[in-house]
Amino acid sequence: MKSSEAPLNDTTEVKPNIHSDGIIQFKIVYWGPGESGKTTNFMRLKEKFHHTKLTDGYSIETTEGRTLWQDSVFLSFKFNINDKKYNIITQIVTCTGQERFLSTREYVLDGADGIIFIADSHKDMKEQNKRSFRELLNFTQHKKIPYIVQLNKRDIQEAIGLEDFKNMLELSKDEKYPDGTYVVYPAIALSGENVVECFQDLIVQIVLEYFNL
Ligand SMILES: Nc1nc2c(ncn2[C@@H]2O[C@H](COP(=O)(O)OP(=O)(O)OP(=O)(O)O)[C@@H](O)[C@H]2O)c(=O)[nH]1
Ligand SMILES: [Mg+2]
Repeated sequence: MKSSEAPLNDTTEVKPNIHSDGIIQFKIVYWGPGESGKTTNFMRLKEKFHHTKLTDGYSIETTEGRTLWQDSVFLSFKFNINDKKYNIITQIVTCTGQERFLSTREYVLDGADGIIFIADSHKDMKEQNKRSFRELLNFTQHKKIPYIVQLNKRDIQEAIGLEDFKNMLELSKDEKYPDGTYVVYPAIALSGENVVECFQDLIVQIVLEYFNL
């Protein structure tokens, strides 16, 4: 996980809602270029956390299966921190990756507490990966929002090498950040590989940030 380096101030800080009864609300956004696998991550998560779903969720897509507006679902998790019980309600949304819908992406990102960037391993997706990552950094540069980078579609032939990918996005050459999270999470969303790990590591980062732990 790495978050924007910009200092916090009153106008830009994004904090999840906490109610007096220990309910905290988070919003997690899946971001990335068109057809990189955001909706596929979303579907795998919905399957995995079927028992914690608060809503059935919805997907608004074109007839070709491209996300037109967003996918959205609410999940609920219970956890203890400092001997106090909390109930985390997490809204998971995916942005559309289609270039022409930039303004809707900005809207979907609004109020995000954490972001998972889904990059595409196809070598011919280099420019799209770069552009989408730059867009994400632009939107988040004045906010301290944790994010995780997932390199999806590791099953395809001729996939970009991990080192090349890190260089391309100017990410750390290390395997992990000092906090133990991976600089890049290789994944195969189609089979669910590393989908839940990305999600859980981001939740932990959001909680640590929120409680200043
Ligand atoms: N080979 C392979 N294909 C994948 C993987 N993940 C997703 N796909 C395929 O990539 C295509 C696009 O996946 P989506 O999940 O719809 O992508 P998206 O990022 O939501 O796309 P938009 O909403 O249009 O931006 C589909 O055909 C998926 O089956 C993967 O891990 N490996
Ligand atoms: Mg989609």
